[in-house]
Amino acid sequence: MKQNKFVLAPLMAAILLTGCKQDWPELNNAGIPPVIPVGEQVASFDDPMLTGDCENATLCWAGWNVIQSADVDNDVFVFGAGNEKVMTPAGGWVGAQISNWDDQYNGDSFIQTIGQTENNISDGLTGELVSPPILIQNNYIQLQLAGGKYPILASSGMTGVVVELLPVGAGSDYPYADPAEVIGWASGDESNTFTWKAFNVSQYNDSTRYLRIRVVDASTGGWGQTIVDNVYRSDELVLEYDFIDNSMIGSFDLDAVGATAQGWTSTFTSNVVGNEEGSPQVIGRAVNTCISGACDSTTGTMVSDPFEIIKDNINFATIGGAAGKQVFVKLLVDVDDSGSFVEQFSETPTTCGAWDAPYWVNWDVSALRGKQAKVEIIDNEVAGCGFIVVDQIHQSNISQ
Ligand SMILES: [Ca+2]
Ligand SMILES: [Ca+2]
Ligand SMILES: [Ca+2]
Repeated sequence: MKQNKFVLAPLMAAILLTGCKQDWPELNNAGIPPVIPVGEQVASFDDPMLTGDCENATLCWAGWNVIQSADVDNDVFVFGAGNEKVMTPAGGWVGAQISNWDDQYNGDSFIQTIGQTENNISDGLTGELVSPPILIQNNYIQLQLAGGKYPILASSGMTGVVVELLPVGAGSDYPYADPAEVIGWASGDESNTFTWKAFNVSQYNDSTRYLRIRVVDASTGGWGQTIVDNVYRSDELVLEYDFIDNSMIGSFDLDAVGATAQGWTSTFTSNVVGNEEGSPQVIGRAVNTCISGACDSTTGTMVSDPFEIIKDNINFATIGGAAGKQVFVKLLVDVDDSGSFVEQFSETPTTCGAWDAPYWVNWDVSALRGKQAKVEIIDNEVAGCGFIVVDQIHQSNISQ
């Protein structure tokens, strides 16, 4: 979803407050909203290989560490590549060649995951780069992103960026012990044009919580590449951006393995939260009623605390079940504000296989905005395919 925002008043106010010292490049026309965010640049990826808190990393940039890679020696994350195509020793030409590169904003470098070593010039490299903890003291995290279009949960492997909320009380030391809660994700659009991605973190903006950013390339196919520059935290949005605005109902990522989750009540007696039976490709921890030795016979219900519907969609990932099986995810809504919650949506997954990739379900709840609601996860099935996996239940103005 493209959105435009014109921010003349804050722009002028900022100019008045800061005199000649502006937080963004000088514009030819002061009436034009900024093309980079007003705020603090968290990462430029310029001046490659800066020293920082780079622990146990062959490659890092000021504390951004390659923490997982098939082969770090292959320079999965290329720092300091500028915007030039680079001739490799093998004779090929590789490089991102961003179409809307601007030296004024992008400096001399960015990061990319396009193969650029002697014997490996391809999208085949995979890896993951994680930022140091970033204190949330603004409403938005904004960054420039290009590359492959692979949504999170893609069975072929994701490329893109994931924003994770660290547990309450987590300080600024690196590394953090997992888990963290995935609260936002974005990918490119099979394009070498940078797009601004704006992650709304305002609901966590109390200057005590931290987040981290993962730059992920888990795809070896065409457009299996991620390209990132200019990470900002700010309170003003850029001129044009994609808005990632998730309000989590149940990620289960920060919950201990057990029968229930924080903010939910449960009648399950088995450890359905964080149960990894079948290793479904969920995000962090999930609800999974396929208990080892009792994959179908486990039954129970989990109900979320009431929440207000504040966005147009409720999305979640699920697998399990089969047609006619008594496993459900339901949305119950207090439609007439009477305190009585009535079913509005119900989904029974039909994949059965516990090893399948989850798929996204989208409920359009725009007509129910402002109402109180609960999500219910039900397993009343003891016969074959009688289990359900549910994850990343969230409100968003974007359908998955
Ligand atoms: Ca840069
Ligand atoms: Ca999860
Ligand atoms: Ca069951």
